[in-house]
Amino acid sequence: MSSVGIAKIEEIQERIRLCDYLCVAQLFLRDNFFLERELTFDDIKARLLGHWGTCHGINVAMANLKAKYKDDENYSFILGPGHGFPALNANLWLDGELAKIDKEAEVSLAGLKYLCRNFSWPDGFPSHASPITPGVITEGGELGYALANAYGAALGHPKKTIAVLIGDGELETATAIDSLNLRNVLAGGKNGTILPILHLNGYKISAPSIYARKSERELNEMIRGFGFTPVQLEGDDTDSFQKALNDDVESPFYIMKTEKGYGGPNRHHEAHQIPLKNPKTDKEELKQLEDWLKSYKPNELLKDLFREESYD
Ligand SMILES: Cc1ncc(C[n+]2csc(CCOP(=O)(O)OP(=O)(O)O)c2C)c(N)n1
Repeated sequence: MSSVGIAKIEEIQERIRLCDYLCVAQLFLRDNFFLERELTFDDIKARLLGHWGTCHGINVAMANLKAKYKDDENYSFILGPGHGFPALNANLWLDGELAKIDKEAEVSLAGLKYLCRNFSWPDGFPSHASPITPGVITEGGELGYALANAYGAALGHPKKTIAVLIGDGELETATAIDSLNLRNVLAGGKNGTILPILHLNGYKISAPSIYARKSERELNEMIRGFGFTPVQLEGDDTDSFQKALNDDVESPFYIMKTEKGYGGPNRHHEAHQIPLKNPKTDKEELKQLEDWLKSYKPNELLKDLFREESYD
């Protein structure tokens, strides 16, 4: 029996599936967003620009955390690898945050088309988190600051809980690894609670990350050395993910394992950016893309979400 109830587990998994679908649609599609007809070369964007590999893990983390903290106004989430922007954009759209800055990005079928068509598009949404993204205060493309920013945001706010997703490549930066020492200076008392989550998808761009090369024991010992309690999260086991989030652990440091590119046609080192290079000209790749999109059963998800609307 699940600790949070089967209905809630299903809700979390549906949200992940929908956000994964929205990531692929944003990256590839300029039309036919609901797959009402066979995909054609014309439906594919002329220039494919963005990152897929990390998106599933971001969606997993955001959906699980949202389920636990949705009623907590003192909860915030910080995303380290901002190149996983299709996932951030999908979540912001679904929560109605994008509509607050751009009415056309409303939570409706029309808004969904707008989201996907305008991702990584001239005068549309960017391909990476940028200052027009709600909640983003700076732009740089430089990995490493997420954990330090989380401690900064919690400074002097004891009620705050700040979850921060750190890429395993990101944790190789001097800034990120040294930010673990902030626990000694800023934990407890007058400051908020930090929930660091290492996104162990195994790869930094296309080579295995240093942390993926360590054994579980070696990684746990490193984390313990910084004063945290390591907690393993299997990204695709929602039930145990929720249980782990609900366990009372002193100074947790979550290690979330996912497979880079999970759900797509290529995994691991081939999945970091665009996993299908030529779906606009290659029939086989177009078919692979169509199968990939259909694997999320978008019509089922969208019918649940927008019962009264028609696809026209
Ligand atoms: C300081 C810095 N060094 C290098 C890069 C180039 N870079 C962009 S993405 C990336 C890999 C990031 O790996 P990870 O944090 O594990 O992200 P994910 O695998 O989840 O995409 C690198 C090295 C950068 N953006 N910033």
